[in-house]
Amino acid sequence: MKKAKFALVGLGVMGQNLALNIANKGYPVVVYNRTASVTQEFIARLTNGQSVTSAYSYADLMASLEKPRRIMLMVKAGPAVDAVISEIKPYLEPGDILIDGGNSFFADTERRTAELERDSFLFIGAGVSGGEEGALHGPSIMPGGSLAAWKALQEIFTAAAAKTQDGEPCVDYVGPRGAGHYVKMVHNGIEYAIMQMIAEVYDLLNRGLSLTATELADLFVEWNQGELASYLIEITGEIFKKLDPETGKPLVDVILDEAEQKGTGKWTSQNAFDLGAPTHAINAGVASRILSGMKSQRTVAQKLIDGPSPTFIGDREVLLAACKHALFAGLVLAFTQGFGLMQLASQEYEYALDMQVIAKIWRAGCIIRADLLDDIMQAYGRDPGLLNLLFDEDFNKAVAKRQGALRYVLINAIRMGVPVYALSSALAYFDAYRTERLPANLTQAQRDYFGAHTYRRLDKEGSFHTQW
Ligand code: NBP
Repeated sequence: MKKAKFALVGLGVMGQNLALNIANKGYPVVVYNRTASVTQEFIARLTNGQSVTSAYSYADLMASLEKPRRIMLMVKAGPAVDAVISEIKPYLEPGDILIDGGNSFFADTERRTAELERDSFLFIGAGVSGGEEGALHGPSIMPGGSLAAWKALQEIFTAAAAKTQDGEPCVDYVGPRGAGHYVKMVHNGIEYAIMQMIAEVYDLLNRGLSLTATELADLFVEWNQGELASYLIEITGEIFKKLDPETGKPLVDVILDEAEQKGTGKWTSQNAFDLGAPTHAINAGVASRILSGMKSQRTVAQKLIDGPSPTFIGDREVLLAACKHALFAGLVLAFTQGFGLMQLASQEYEYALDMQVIAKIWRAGCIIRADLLDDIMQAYGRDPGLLNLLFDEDFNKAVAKRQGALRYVLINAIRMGVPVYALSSALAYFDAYRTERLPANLTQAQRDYFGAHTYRRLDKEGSFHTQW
């Protein structure tokens, strides 16, 4: 029997759709899932001509694969990945390639790389973004790890990946060891920030201007035609259009306001603290989800704690226009912080990340895809060592032009008591970053006062302590 070119282990939504995607591109795939009934049901749903076969043991899976074997795991991130690797390992031969396509923590990928490479197996930690639709029709893929393994996977991954309008595949080698999963983690961190910013603008327009879901849908559809064009703006417009079949109300209005999370945003913030990277908007996205989860406390607090009315008093059209510009500035600042973090990580972990390549492979397929990424790609093309996106002349001008709108939106939101943590922290980052003298001199004085931590001076070298 003809051998399969690729194996997929783990038939959750992502695994099933990736298997179909790769098979549809002409590469025979063999699939395996821990629970056999899931495999049987998947195979039963296939149409004629889809070259997907099934295996019900790792021995069968290995025997049905062309060598060197290419085996992609799409199982739940965490201990499941280690469990599957240890079950497959006895069947591997030197040169075989294991790919972890789940949302694994990059430090786990570092450890697994070392463990597998000790036995001459090749390992790829690949970030995959695009949800189930993306997995089927073309995700953005961020592979990191063995360069030799990437060469052996490049053709298949290139065929399966999303393509930009100019036909470029949204996959490229990102860097060694855990680099692929690191980049995916930051992708998700930026996603948290952007989603929170969109939610804040929705809150302001919904509670402040009493815009209905239908009006919001029209607004987001319009915004998606211009500079804000992006997947998250597009789906937000679609979401506002959707009616609940049970009540006939806009579905968004009947959804419980507690945002859940799987941890990738939190990892981004935790790692940013470790590396000393200012990721204000990402942190705000994580913290805002946490606070949203305190629904029962918020319900009590609303009755006990007073604040201003969220009704907007002013020119509605001015606020609407300002929201669009504020959101764009917020998006730029979220990307600025994410790329800044990756620059630090690139040095710290010796990933040699190429920011232009990362912007390139995020342009289609992934959740944070946006027209803006074309400009980011070009900015890093003009200057690969760009210290901060805001040092690029075009981005400097783009935010400078819109900072007035961002300030106007925030002043009004604060006056109305509408929480705008992500947008305001993006602006706080911007204002702090462009300020040569921050009040950290006072912080240093306080540290020295209570803890004799010493301080440095502007006018001479050395460390100083004062008897305050
Ligand atoms: P899940 O994350 O829900 O994982 C389900 C799969 O993991 C099933 O095939 C399950 O097998 C298998 N599995 C588990 Br759970 N424990 C196992 C174990 N100990 N040994 C073997 N298999 C085990 O599926 P998913 O949503 O398709 O996501 C897969 C990966 O892709 C995850 O890491 C996820 O974070 C990532 N990801 C998901 C999305 C998305 O939109 N869903 C997007 C991007 C990345 P069973 O059938 O026997 O229980």
